Amino acid sequence: MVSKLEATLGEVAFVEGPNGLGLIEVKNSAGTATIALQGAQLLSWAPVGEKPVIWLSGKANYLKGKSVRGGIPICWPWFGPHPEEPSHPAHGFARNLDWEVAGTKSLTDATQVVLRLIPNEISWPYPSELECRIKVGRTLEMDLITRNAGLEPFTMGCALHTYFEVGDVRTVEILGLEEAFYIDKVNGGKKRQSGPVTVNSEVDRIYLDTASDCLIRDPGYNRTIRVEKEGSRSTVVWNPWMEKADKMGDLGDKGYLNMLCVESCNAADDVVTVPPGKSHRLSVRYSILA
Ligand code: TA6
Repeated sequence: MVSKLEATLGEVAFVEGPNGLGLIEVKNSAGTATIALQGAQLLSWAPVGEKPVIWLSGKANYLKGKSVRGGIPICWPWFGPHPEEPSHPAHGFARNLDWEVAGTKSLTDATQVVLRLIPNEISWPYPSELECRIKVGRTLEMDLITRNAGLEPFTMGCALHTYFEVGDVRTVEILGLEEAFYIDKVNGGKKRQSGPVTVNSEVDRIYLDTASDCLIRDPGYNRTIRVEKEGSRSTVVWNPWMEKADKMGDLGDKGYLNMLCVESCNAADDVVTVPPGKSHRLSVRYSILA
């Protein structure tokens, strides 16, 4: 009888990645994943027998203090540029810091990895505790739990900035955001979505006040990815398209055709106020529809 620890150890390996980045390799009978200690950033996930569901750039830089292009960067405690201080890192600092592994656990049909961060940044004067729970199996589940450990309320933005791998983004449809209002960061203004979201140029939209699940219909890979979310009132859809991708330099040639960000967030008008001593949980579950 394999002990729980051995079972977990059999499923979890701690390895050194490029430039000495600490990585957690997860492998079980249902799927595989790689998680970077830096930013608690999931870099890859593939259910057994499936193409990768999470996209990771082949030209990614693995640099200390900077999130890797692709995977699921955690944006916290703000989304996008800092509201007042442009010198603060975009999408907050949580994705740039090393998290600690709080534990790993072998579950019936998955492996759970829990990481924690107690931030101590001058840009965020609020005592907080962050926990990220990741369950790797035939589905991928992530919980981002923010606890207000201080004596006053704080207001935060957060996101699981998920890069999905698709066969050809030009043929993909995103269902679930029909009729939602969105901030159009490419063309400006606030608009209302009509029909499925499609991508044939740069798209950078914050869909507001939507708790809807989304379906990413990908004829290129002949599959549909389901995105279920809780504790999130915004969904961001982003593809940099050709010119911006070239300028970014870490998406690879034509990488933009095989990636699409559908991000479960609380951003813009949907930021969240956490009272002292209370917690907020942002949860997502990714699955491939049969
Ligand atoms: O979520 C979309 C977005 O806010 C885009 O505007 C773009 O900046 C993207 O995030 C990537 O940001 P990053 O800082 O990871 O390069």
